[in-house]
Amino acid sequence: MSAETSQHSNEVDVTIVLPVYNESGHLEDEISRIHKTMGESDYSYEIVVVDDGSTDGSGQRLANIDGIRLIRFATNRGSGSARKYGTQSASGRIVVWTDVDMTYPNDTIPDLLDSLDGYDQVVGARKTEEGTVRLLRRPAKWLIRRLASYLTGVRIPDLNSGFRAFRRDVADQFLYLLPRGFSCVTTLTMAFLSNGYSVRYVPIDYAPRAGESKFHWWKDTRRYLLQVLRLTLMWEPMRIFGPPAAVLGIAGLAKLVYDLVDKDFRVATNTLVILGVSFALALIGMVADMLVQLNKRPHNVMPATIE
Ligand SMILES: Nc1nc2c(ncn2[C@@H]2O[C@H](COP(=O)(O)OP(=O)(O)O)[C@@H](O)[C@H]2O)c(=O)[nH]1
Ligand SMILES: [Mg+2]
Repeated sequence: MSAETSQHSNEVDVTIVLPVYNESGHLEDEISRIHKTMGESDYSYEIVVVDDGSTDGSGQRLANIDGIRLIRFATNRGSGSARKYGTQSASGRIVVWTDVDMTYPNDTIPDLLDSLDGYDQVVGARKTEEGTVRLLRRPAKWLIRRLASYLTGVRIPDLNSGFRAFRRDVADQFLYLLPRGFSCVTTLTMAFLSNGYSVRYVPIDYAPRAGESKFHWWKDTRRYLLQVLRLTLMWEPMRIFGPPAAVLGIAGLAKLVYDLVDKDFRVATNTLVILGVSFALALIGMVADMLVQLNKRPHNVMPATIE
């Protein structure tokens, strides 16, 4: 038999990627409940845990846990980076992302996997908003979610859920896009949707967190918004430049007609400014669109089919 050197040899059905940063209080509980539910299911699986520089002893504790594959980095980069490298090293045909903080219903991963059938990705949409600074988080998240829905043209009930399963071969095409921080989950959803892959949402419960959240409401929300805008610029720039160009164009033309009819052909400076800005925005949008077309990467993996 020839030596199989690919990192994807010995495929299992599912790789569960667990990013860990200072979760020592409940690590064992979370991992054992995943082993229990997966062991009782028909899926073959592996658990990949990625710890980058935990300072609370999580790394040492992980080293003593059997039945996981552990990847440890000496320095901290973020949960996105951890998920990316975990996924890159996965041997499963399907990859599951979840948190290690007792919030997501990890005992229902087999159900999540069942509902992936016929789709490229399935995301657990939380029915309630938990977490810190809820009053501020809620409107901010709503706004960003609406923006992302508009930009991808698909209704997105939960844009930053950390509980999801997806096809590894599809995701492999987009791993290079994943940012280091929290917005990696948003990025994966938008990458699938913007490139013609299907994402299904199933409602899930969300429990109170064990230990402390690493999400910084201001710093991470800002990055999150920026990432949604960035991805749109990368794939659908006209959705950003088009509407203001159209609105200003219509307003400028109306004003021009008014000037011509009512002001004896004396066209006001502001009319010209409005029309000029509209024209410039349209041009920038078109150039951006051309750059997108010229730089298209091949996405050859066929979307999921119904069996
Ligand atoms: N490896 C690694 N994991 C992280 C890092 N930051 C967060 N995580 C893990 O990513 C998951 C999600 O983080 P969490 O604090 O729960 O964010 P929240 O769900 O948005 O409140 C948890 O399992 C964390 O332990 C990090 O910098 N490195
Ligand atoms: Mg969490």
